[in-house]
Amino acid sequence: MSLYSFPIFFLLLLGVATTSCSKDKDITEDPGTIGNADTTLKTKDTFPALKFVDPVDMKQIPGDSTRFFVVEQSGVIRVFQNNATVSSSAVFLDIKNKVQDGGERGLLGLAFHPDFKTNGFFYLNYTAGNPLKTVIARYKASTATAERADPSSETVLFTFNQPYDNHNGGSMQFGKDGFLYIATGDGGSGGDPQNNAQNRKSMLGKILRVDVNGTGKGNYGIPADNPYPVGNNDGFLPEIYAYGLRNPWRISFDMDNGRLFAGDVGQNKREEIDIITKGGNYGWKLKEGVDCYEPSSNCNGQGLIEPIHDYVQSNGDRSITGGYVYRGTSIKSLAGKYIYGDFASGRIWALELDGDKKKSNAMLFESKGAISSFAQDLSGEVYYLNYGEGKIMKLVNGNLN
Ligand SMILES: [Ca+2]
Ligand SMILES: [Ca+2]
Repeated sequence: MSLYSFPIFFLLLLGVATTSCSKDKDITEDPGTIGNADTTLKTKDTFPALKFVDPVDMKQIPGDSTRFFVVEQSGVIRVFQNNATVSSSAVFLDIKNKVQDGGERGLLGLAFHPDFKTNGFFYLNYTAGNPLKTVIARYKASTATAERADPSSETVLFTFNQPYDNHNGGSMQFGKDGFLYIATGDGGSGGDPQNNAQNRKSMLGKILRVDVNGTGKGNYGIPADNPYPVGNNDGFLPEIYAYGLRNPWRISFDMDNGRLFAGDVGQNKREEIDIITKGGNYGWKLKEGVDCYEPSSNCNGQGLIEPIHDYVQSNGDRSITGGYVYRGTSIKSLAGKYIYGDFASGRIWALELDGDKKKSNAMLFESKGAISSFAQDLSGEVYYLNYGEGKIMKLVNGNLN
């Protein structure tokens, strides 16, 4: 499959059309050990009878493993029973009339409230038009087992304008602290022309953290220990948790230790994985991965947090899709490793850490299609979404499945 047969969604994300390569150096970095020692490791079509249209996220309700919810980019959430023989999915929510989709726009992220089973709240991240903006909104299901949620239950937490179509981030996850973490892109175009990622008065190019149970900002609150308190003298936005990101399309928490991972899509040279810490500056657009970006040499890296791992755009790798730390039980060789992939190449890797340092990075698979997202069930098993084929795939132990 050539790059140009991919949907336009990620062609824009790649950013190749809008910038020129500012410097070149000989890059010989090993993109990962080719070939995985675990010959029992396989991928499996988890729900053979189901097919989705442009799936971009999949979640479960906290404490309820009986169902899955798949986000379709156009503005639909579909629900189905967690059973390999399930024959159909149902529309849980349809907000296509609110969503402006196409390219990197659309309904991009879903997060269930930790107490969904009692309050029915879930949160969406989508783009809307006139003017183009990101909307962070709460919806409410009438019961914990409702088959359908009411589109008119929307309560908007906040919005922020999008200066360009691309780089809208989209991922949302609740932390163990009960706060909602929201990944935003730098606003778009190429090379962050407005320098949004380094601007702490902008919501763009950030990881935001808000208290969905609070009311200090209307329909949400600011956690007391966010880096920039409400009313700070610098005028920095109190929603900001970390900054200096380009397009952290997918973020996740390690369900075991609560560490926050982000896969940050690069400009035209490097794709990176970051471990996000409070108040951290992840470098964009001073740096793209470990390289200087602007200025193209002798950039001041003081105070910037380096990626835990980055890889060059070569061999067809062009757009990282952040994944999850494997905490399942069926694949011993993946225990505690961060599973991630590349949308353009369809490669999947396992990154092993030793404390805060990279220990190893092994390629698990090649040519697994357009990987738009990973997902994790409540027991820690890891899935990926094949965007083009609309399939939910699972990493499995071939001896057990
Ligand atoms: Ca944008
Ligand atoms: Ca960075």
